[in-house]
Amino acid sequence: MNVRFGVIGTGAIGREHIKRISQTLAGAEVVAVTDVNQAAAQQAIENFNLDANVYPDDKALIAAKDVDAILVSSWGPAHEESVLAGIEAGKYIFCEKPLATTAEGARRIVDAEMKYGKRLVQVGFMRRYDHGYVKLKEAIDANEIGEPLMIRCAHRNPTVPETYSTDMAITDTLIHEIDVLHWLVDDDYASVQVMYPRKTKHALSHLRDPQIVMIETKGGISITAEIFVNCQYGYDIQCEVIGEEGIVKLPEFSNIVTRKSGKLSQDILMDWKDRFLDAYDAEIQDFIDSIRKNGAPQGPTSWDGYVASVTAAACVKAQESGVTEPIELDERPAFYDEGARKNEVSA
Ligand code: NAI
Ligand code: ISE
Repeated sequence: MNVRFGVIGTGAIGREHIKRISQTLAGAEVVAVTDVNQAAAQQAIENFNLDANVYPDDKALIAAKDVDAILVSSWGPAHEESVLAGIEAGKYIFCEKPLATTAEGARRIVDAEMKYGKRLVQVGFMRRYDHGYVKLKEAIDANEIGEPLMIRCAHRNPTVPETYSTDMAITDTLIHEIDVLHWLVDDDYASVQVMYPRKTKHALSHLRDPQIVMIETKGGISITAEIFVNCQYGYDIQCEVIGEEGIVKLPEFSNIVTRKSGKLSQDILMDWKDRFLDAYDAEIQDFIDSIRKNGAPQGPTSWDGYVASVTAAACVKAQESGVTEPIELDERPAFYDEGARKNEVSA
């Protein structure tokens, strides 16, 4: 039977996900939508020709009997309330990042899910499904470059809206690196320091841009991550892992190479929506398939969302203090062990 989705938040990524569930992916349909802007919810139904109902708010949508799974794509500060209500109702939940905007909020979700007694939540950390990152992980796990010593990465957006603030470089943007890097090297974060290079003239007065975030893992790996959200030239994601025996690096996003007028050139993407298209498809298809097969999602967990929120909070503290700040996590509950995840059975 199809997994029947209710979508909370029909903004930019909510519409992208509605489109992929209803037009591209297998085994699911969208039967319900809601948005604080009700006209936007209605518009989504019309644009994608959905046989779906519009609900006045998240609570009404979650209570709907024909909704098996909720997809939370509202603004970050609204996520925690919807996810907690979803868990209480025993619905499956795909939540866009961040799981919650505070470490305490993410921990409340972890505790609620454990109390419910079964995995329900998957967080939208789609990079774990990106072909390039998957290949990096396979190479590292196969010991092809020996022990990883350093990671260098960059997260560049061409521009950001006026509402984008200095802390959002961490909570909205770096959060993807925060998630994918500890997964890549299977290590925990220990401390973080943030530096501000010379500011670009393209950033508004309230925004520090670019920023350099330096994270140390418990195993001693040094991570240097550049965030530059007014880089002008394109959407550019770079990641290089330097090991004892060699180096692995993310491939350039595949695009045709043009030879013309004495130049060799290749287009660069301008929008995050295009860069991770396949990964967005894969993460939600995996959510659907694992629910249908095992009765529980198997992708990034609430615990991963908690790790990201704690780390982001330490990074923001380091932005403000200018000194090295510790990253202190609670001990991971056995509920979130790999083995426990794989042994989920149908409800
Ligand atoms: P957006 O502003 O385009 O859309 C958010 C929508 O949620 C709006 O239509 C708003 O009216 C609605 N909304 C806000 N609070 C609500 C509530 N309590 N109940 C129902 N609807 C509510 O924002 P965008 O870019 O779509 O981002 C949404 C979420 O997705 C954010 O958490 C963002 O961080 C995440 N995101 C993830 C990306 C990824 O690469 N995984 C990329 C872009 C966004
Ligand atoms: C946006 O919310 C995303 O999640 C994109 O992946 C990221 O590149 C961008 O910086 C964020 O604003």
